[in-house]
Amino acid sequence: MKKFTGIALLLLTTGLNSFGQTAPRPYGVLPTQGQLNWQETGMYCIIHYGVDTYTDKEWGFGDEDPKIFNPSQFSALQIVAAAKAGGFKGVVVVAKHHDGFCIWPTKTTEHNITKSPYKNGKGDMLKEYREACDKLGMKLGVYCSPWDRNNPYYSTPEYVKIYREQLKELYTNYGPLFISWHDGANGGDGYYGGKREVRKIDRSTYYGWDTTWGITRKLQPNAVLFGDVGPDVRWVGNEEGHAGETCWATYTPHAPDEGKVPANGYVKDYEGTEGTRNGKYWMPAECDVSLRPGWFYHKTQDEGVKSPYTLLDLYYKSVGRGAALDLGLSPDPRGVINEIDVKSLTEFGNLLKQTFAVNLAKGATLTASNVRGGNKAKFGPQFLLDDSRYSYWATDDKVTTPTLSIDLHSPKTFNVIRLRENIKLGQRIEAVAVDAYLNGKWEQIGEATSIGGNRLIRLTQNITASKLRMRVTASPVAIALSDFGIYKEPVHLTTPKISRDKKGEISITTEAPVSNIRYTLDGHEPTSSSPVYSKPFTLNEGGTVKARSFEGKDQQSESTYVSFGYAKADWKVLDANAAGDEWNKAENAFDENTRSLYATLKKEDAQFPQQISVDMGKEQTIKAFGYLPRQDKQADGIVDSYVFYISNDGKTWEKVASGEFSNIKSNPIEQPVVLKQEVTARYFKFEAAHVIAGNGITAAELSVY
Ligand code: FUL
Repeated sequence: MKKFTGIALLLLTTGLNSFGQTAPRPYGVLPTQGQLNWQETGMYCIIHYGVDTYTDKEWGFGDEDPKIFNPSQFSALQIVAAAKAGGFKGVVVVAKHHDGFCIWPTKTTEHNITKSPYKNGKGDMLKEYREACDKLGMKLGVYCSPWDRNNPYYSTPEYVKIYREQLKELYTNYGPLFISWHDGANGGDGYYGGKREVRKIDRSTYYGWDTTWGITRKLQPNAVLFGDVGPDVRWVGNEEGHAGETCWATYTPHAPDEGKVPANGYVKDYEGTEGTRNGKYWMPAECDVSLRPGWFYHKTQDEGVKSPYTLLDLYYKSVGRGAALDLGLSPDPRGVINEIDVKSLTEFGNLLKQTFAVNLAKGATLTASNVRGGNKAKFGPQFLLDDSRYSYWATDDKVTTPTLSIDLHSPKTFNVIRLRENIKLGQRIEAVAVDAYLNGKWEQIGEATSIGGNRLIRLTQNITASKLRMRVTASPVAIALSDFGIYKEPVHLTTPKISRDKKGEISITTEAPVSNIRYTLDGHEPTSSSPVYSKPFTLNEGGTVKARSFEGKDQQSESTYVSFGYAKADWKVLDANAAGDEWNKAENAFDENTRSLYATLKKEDAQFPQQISVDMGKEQTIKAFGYLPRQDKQADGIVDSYVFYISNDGKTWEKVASGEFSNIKSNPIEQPVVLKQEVTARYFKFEAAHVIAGNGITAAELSVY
């Protein structure tokens, strides 16, 4: 009998396998239903609006008078609609920020909206957001800051009870919620009911996160929990909006101190950027970044609103790497999203729509090098082109690096490739490469690692081809790929940007891919017959680079140019007035980065002149020099009166120019100074005799021509 069962089982399993009936075994840890929903949501906005909007702060101290909270035209509908116009699927409302002011009528503290003039103390913004989301078909989530700088009980067990009560109110009255967002900023000074002191907590244990999360599970079972340590969605480790180039959905968080339990605000957060291959938990990343420089609205940052193409770039670096994009929106003091922000969001939304409207691979003939059990009906590559994230092409267990051939039947132009795995079976594929058949041969056009739920490869140039090939180059197990797509961003002919890096390499880039960029080095305007830019190049002796982007035969952008002095890769500081700190070191004056600053100590009794002298490494002919003042719109340390010296031994100096930079305050561009006559020298010294404000000098870049 025993023997019989064994044989029957053997027959059964081999039979099933040979007919290709069995799905591949799941690999590693797997997502929950809530995490699958979150993955499909992909992008949402986080709304910071509270007392800080009226005090112009990023972190309120906790002593703000609720009377200042008095919007003239608050509209949750306008705010949620702005997010929707950007293509976002939901909003996370900051119900309470670190200042402790609650924008719903909570029973847990007096420091709330009922004490404000808004709707004569009868307002409830969470309710308004709920209604707006329902009306517009958007999801709602909440952020209730664990740190509370107003609450007198903060740092005692009593406060943790209050915090949990606040969550309960939010979960009970405003659901269904798709996310509960828990931030990691914690502890420190605050108002704390008038004590105005520093309060310390043990970040590892104080909040008792396990218990708190239990409340979410019970009252909002479909919501995911976000935090530095998830447990459902992890922080990516930066507030710049990008995940790692390789980004795993699995993660094992570590505490900064060996042997301790990690918690929100107490984790090696930089590890969140890439996650952990074969990590302990399914805990994909969320990339939070604000549309403006700050999370709250500040009038002075109106010019800093990210452009639609910057947002698109962040989309590729977050959503395109399997993470989510959580974009910060900051209603202005009126209580609405500012027109400038709405414009950018709407244009970004349109860009996304236009790009992903059509999968240009639809209708292609797909041929797979292997199909699981030969069962095409069940595991064939045709599933790559349907709209399901979970129907999939699978291979036999022993086939881990298959190839897919894609015959598009006619030439298609595209610049984005999309791949998705059926993550219900785990994150399996480690690396792929994509080739195009160009000019009679296969050429690799793109590659990617850690495929997962969504992987976008954005090519730097448009590709036109009718045959493609996708090769899985690394996977520990059989693959289960659900999607293959190619897309084309709308034509966006912007003027190229020309820059030189620290090593002296010149790059020419555009915000969006174009057919080609052409350039000249002889001062002539680039035309359709000028050389095509293909990779960074060096220009040791300096010169003028002019460039223009081209699309097809007739479309071309404006041209642009940059004049470079001698390459600075070998330059060294000989002597300089001391920099204020390590961020402002003298080397920043020639690192080819216009945003880094050399700045001297801001001593009250600072004396002028102040100087920086540089060893260029070898003798150079000098016709001119240039001083680029700081580019961050600040005035401190901008030099308006200078002396320029040269030397051949670094000891004896000859003054070869002096004067003033007349209009530097209103127009802080590079100030070129042509010497009366050409000189030869290895060393130069730039001396500031006077600055327009402050006590030290600042310089973004110094150049020699
Ligand atoms: C951070 C907070 O400290 C910021 O103020 C902001 O709320 C951001 C989204 O999270 O941790």
